[in-house]
Amino acid sequence: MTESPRRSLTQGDTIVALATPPGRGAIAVIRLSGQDAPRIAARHLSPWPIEPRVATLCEISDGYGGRMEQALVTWFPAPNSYTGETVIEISTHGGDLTPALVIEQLVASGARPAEPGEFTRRAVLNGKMDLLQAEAVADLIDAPSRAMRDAAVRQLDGGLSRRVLDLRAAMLEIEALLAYDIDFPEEDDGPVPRERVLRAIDSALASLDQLLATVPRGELIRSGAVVVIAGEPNVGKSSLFNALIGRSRAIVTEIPGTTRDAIEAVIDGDRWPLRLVDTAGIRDATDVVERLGVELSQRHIQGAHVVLACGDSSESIAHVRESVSRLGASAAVISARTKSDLSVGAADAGAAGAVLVSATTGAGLRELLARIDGELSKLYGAGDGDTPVVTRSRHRAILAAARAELTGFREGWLAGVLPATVAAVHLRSAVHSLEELIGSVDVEDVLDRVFSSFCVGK
Ligand SMILES: Nc1nc2c(ncn2[C@@H]2O[C@H](COP(=O)(O)OP(=O)(O)OP(=O)(O)O)[C@@H](O)[C@H]2O)c(=O)[nH]1
Ligand SMILES: [Mg+2]
Repeated sequence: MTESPRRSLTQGDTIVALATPPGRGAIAVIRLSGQDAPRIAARHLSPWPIEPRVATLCEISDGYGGRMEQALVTWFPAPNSYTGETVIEISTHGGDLTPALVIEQLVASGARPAEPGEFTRRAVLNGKMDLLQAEAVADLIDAPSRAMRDAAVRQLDGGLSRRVLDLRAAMLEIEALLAYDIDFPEEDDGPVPRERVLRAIDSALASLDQLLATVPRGELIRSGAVVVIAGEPNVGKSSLFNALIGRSRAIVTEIPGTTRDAIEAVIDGDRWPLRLVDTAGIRDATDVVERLGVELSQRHIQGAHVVLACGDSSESIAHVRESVSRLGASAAVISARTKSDLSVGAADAGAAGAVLVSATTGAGLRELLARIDGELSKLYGAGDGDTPVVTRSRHRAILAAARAELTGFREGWLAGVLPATVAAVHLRSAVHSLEELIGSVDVEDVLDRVFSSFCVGK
């Protein structure tokens, strides 16, 4: 792997924050980081110093001999800590009061309450992790699904960073070739075969394209695939919705036209988060509220990734499929033959490859989820486990900018119209973009934006 450009280690003022969620709990972890941490610890902890990186039971005092609490304390001397600074982690009893009182004492002795994401920000500034990994920390904490968590873990592990660093290294090599060309302009063909530069550019473009190709998948992993349950009234859409999410969320009655509004719930599919939407049954409604509901269903169908065309007979499935195709929806359509626990006629059983499902018995639900997964994988790729997935719009925008610069360079180079010096400007911009992506340049600005959404204590 190519080495990330490291910064020299700095120790900032000393910050403190609760690293665990506030409120009722067995323990609360307080984090202290910065150059003054040992001095503050010496004032409040006994014994102190303790053995580095070994959890040690300490008394915490108010600094005047008043005993406050017993806590398990771990000392990470710089630079071997999360932030790269001296870090002290104090595990107190949980609850609202105890950790707050301890933090109050540490602040009285000179620590400052940390800003959101400030610990991770320091980790980036000290070269403990790059910006892509820091974003992965936030994504990991916020991950609403296994798919998002897996992508974040891979990114935290440096998967995306390695790709970006390799790309940057490849571009630096092309730059070096160009520099050679610039230094010997009088040579007819130049000492560097143009073919060689072209090959190098094409290979860099191919790597960029491979990453950019994961953008639709990444978006789906982050936002979830919209799966709309559609069908005629009373075919069992809301019952299927409830069965899939595992609780009674949507109202079910035997009266056709029960569901009026669209109801959404997210479930963790095998490979994707699924945003299931239960909709009003499609028919020519006379009732004004129902008609609005039907229009809403139609809009949802048009925006869906997958439509479950539900029906309790092959005719009703055919009807809904027809309505979906009339709406010009681009979604994958899966037929679901509902109420399979009631008698299914021989003709119905095979209804255009429909999945037989019963909300009452739960039969066919797993198969239906597998079909949804299959359709999405067909459209968005199943992921090879090797190529990291681009899940953030910041990454997409920067990779696209780098690609545009490389393409500009390639065209000029191919036409032979660009002097090598001008071509080199495109290349420099592309390199700069990648450095911005990983956080080795323009870092303060980007950090402000990235860490504004972090939680305090991370
Ligand atoms: N036996 C059986 N009955 C079902 C099943 N699913 C739904 N039903 C019944 O069918 C009726 C309609 O169910 P809903 O889930 O409300 O149907 P819907 O498609 O949402 O209806 P609308 O919201 O009116 O469009 C209810 O009486 C349910 O109990 C099933 O799998 N088996
Ligand atoms: Mg309903």
